[in-house]
Amino acid sequence: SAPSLAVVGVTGAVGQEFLSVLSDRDFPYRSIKMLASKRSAGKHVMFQGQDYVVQELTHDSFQGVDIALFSAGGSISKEFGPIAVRKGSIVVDNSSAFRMDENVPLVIPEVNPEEMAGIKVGKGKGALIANPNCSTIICLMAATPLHRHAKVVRMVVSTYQAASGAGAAAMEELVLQTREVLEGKPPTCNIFKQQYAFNLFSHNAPVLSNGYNEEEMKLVKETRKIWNNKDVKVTATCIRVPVMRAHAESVNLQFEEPLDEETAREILKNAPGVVVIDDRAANRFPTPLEVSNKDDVAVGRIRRDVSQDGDTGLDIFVCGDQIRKGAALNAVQIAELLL
Ligand code: 11C
Repeated sequence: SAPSLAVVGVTGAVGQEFLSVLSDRDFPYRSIKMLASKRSAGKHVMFQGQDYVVQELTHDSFQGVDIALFSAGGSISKEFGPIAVRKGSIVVDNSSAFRMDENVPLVIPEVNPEEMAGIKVGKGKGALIANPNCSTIICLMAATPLHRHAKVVRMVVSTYQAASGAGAAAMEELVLQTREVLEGKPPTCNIFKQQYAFNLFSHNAPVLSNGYNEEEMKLVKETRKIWNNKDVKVTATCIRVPVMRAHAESVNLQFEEPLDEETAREILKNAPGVVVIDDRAANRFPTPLEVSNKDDVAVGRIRRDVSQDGDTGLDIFVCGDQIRKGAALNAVQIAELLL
């Protein structure tokens, strides 16, 4: 029979997107529990034309739940993820809490579905599966098909990240600040502590002792884990830009084997979940706006890196919806593999 579901963090931006993606993909279910913190308990959410009351997340929430989709922050996942697993639920966790745990598969369904082989609903066994960080998912959706062909030895990523990565409150603050600045008022800076509208700044994640911020090191470490290759060299610079919900990334790739531009374009055109927008004559390339609310990641600016010998280097520009493929869609695709 169809699985019983729970959505943890259902009132958040990703939680709400879980519901739209489940609905869009006609995900089978026999029941669904809407869970959130005490603060949000009692609120109402709509799902497939039905009204649900949000329940407070407690240690008893997971009785009889087959699949639990979590997006309520790392500390909630750390506390409640293992409880759900003990109750027999398979947890798909969108937080960073378990991503680097060697016993937890870190999965992009188009890239490494084999990592979760054997984890299935109906076996009576709980498990944890981690959803990678949004910037990693969007980058690897484009880089992996090329990597499979010519093996990436080094990758340099520069991101242009949307407000949605910092949650619904950051999206609201961007709108508010834009209005305030246009009206000549001082911008309200609650989320980022600096002006965001008409500006950009280094990603707000904490800066580590090596000078990289946590967001950048996620790209480094998660790529190595997902590609199961601890030798791949990755470096990143992550920037927050005043865009609502889709990330853009400039990705420079260095390959072991030659890969010419035309072959790369063909590979990307045939890659699942990827569309190519690469019209040089019209200067038309991917934008965050046109991938917003879309499932596919868009790739363009596909060109030989003139700083590298022969055909061993490529530059590409990638855009993907942060809330959808960067979070909710990827998690629901993982859940589909569990059935
Ligand atoms: C951002 N990637 O765009 C972040 C948000 O590890 O899941 C999500 C952080 C994470 O700001």
